[in-house]
Amino acid sequence: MRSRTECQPGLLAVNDGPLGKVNSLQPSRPDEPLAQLRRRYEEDGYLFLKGLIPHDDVLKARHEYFAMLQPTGVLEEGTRPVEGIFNPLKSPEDFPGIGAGGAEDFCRHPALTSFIARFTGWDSNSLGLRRSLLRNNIPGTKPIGVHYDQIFLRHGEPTSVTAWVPIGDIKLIGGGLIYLQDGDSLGQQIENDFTLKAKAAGLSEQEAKDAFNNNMMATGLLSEKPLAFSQENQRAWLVAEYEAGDVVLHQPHTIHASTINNDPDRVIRLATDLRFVDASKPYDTRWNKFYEVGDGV
Ligand SMILES: O=C(O)CCC(=O)C(=O)O
Ligand SMILES: [Fe+2]
Repeated sequence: MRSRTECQPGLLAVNDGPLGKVNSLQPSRPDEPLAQLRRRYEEDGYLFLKGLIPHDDVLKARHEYFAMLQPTGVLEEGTRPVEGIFNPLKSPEDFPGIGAGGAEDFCRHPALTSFIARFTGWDSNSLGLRRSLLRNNIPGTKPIGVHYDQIFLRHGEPTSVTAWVPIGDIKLIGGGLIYLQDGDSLGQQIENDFTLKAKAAGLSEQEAKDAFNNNMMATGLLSEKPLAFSQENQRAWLVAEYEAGDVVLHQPHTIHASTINNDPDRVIRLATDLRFVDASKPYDTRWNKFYEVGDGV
């Protein structure tokens, strides 16, 4: 079902090894002036909002998800579903890493949707796309590699906002998302360089877009090796410990990846990533369907 990686409990690591020098993701408070928050989002490519969603509502969603999965035996005997402790007697390969549904109400939580509507200024045109994924990263499974989201939302303008929502606390070594320092400008540069080259080779705008996809790794990733990628580009990864209720917003070209879940308590990392668009403008409508396995998007 999914590939395994080396699990080294206690270590902050990515697919190609332990992370050396890292910097911290800078937190913001949702009640800071909007102009300030917007400036930060523009400059940094991300906005790390502490405590945007009420803690208890997040834990309720976590409980419901794991209570639903409990009959599969994924949870350690005698632990509570909300804890999400992986059963040491099971093999991670036996469980799919992503799933859809089960948390639809949670994904439309008014604390999140109303903040996005105000933050973007899209107000009633702010639309949360239906395609949402729940990603449960069992300790020692392979996390997603280096990418930016516009690669997957290519049929629309690069104006969407991604909200990455941890569903539960995630320790620093527990498999959270990491962001490349100044990764938004690098992502734009990678995209522009490629488009220029494609046009110079005589491709139309549309052909250039398609060629870009073909040129990516088959997975749509920039790299499977976050450590090597940061060294090559001389930019540090920004890391954080996440608490239930935190949300990170990021730009379409912001470069990010996930770390290996090395939680020594075998806590399963659960998170969802949601996309918001201005429905009054063209957007990638493929994403407004509910996710189906193998739907090709
Ligand atoms: O949750 C993950 O591991 C990946 C999330 C992601 O890539 C995103 O939110 O855009
Ligand atoms: Fe992403």
